[in-house]
Amino acid sequence: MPERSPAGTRRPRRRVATLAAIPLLLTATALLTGPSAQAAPEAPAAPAPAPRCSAAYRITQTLDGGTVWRMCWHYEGNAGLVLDDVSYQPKGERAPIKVLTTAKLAQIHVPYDDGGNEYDDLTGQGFAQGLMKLDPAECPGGTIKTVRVPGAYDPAHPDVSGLCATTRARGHAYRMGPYPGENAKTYQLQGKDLLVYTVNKVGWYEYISEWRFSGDGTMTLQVGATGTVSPGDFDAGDGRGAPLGKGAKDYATSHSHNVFWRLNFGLDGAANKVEQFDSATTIRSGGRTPTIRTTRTPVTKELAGDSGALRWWRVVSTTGKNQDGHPRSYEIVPGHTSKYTGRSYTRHDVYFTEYNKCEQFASNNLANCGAHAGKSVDTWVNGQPLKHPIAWVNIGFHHIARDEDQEPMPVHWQGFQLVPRDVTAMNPLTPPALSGHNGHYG
Ligand SMILES: [Cu+2]
Repeated sequence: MPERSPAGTRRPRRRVATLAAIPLLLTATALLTGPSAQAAPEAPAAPAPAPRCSAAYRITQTLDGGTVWRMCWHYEGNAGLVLDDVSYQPKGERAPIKVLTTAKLAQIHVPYDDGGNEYDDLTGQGFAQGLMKLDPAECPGGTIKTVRVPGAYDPAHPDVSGLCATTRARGHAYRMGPYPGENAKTYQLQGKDLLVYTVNKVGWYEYISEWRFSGDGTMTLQVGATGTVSPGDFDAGDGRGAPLGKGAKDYATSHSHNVFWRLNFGLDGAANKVEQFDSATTIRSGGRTPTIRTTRTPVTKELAGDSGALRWWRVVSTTGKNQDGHPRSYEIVPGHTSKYTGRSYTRHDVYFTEYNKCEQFASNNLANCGAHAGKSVDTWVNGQPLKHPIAWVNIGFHHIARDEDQEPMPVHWQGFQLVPRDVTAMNPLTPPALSGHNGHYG
């Protein structure tokens, strides 16, 4: 077995016994150590309203076409990084458009295929305490912020230079050009994104939690897993692993990483509603092209939703409209997911629950929500009307290890996007020459 001793410079791979108790104490105090408890906000730069955090907890970035993203951050003892008051202000908008009140990871659930180990990395395995110090080279062109880690492993050194805010090339934001021989201009833009991330070590894994913000209002939320496959989870005996190393002797046990995000939308700073879209295909006789009809269904009560090839959801502002008179919304666009059906809370792709302060983690929720309340998101879907919807997004990755996972393991990503839908009347990056191309202009 290639197992290395977890002693010495490496932390023991799991510290269940010691850590399980610590975060319980932190759920309440984490809020108190957040930015609201810090120094008074600085004078804001017009026209943005005063942020509810001091400069050290503020991230502001101007991107392509003059788009500005603004947010506050704080760090909690279980969730790790939390982004607050996330707003988007494309050129031409007089004020920032608030998008998210709070956004954070809500669990990384890791069950092994052999039915042995099963971890809740956020609320059971010290994800937040595993915040890694970043080398400046890991945050090129950016700023590494100092994070005070509640319940730090080393109480004498709770401050970790572990939050990177930088920009990264996006590639084409758009392209539009003529056919060969036509005399017309080619419009193209190489975009860049605001990238905010932390690296959190849990056992043998390191999770890179990325939050990308693009000039056109798109957000990309993803978690990348790297580090190394757990040397303690090699099992040659039961056929539930993949052979690593020479021949067929050492089998790394297959397992899942089920990542949940919790999104407290605050589009336009007011109550939001949820809509589901389904498209149905009709096959027609005679080889004619099939037709598709799309229906929109208001989601008025709590929902455990299953994605489909032609199903999606959006969160809609009840007050704000763009300059075309269309209500502003953000669409949830899941990336690839390997849905883990083994637990009730991983059985659905998206959950919408009515806001309840004690409901913070998709599984192994630590707060006491009452005597008969469940500990996972599925149990909170019980028919309440949605007045203040919280969106929970579940993206799974079934990890069947491969030889290339040694070593270090290449980063494997899972995540989703939040895509603006009618937030602005046109592409906010439209070049001036095309500004009249709104609707049927030809
Ligand atoms: Cu894995």
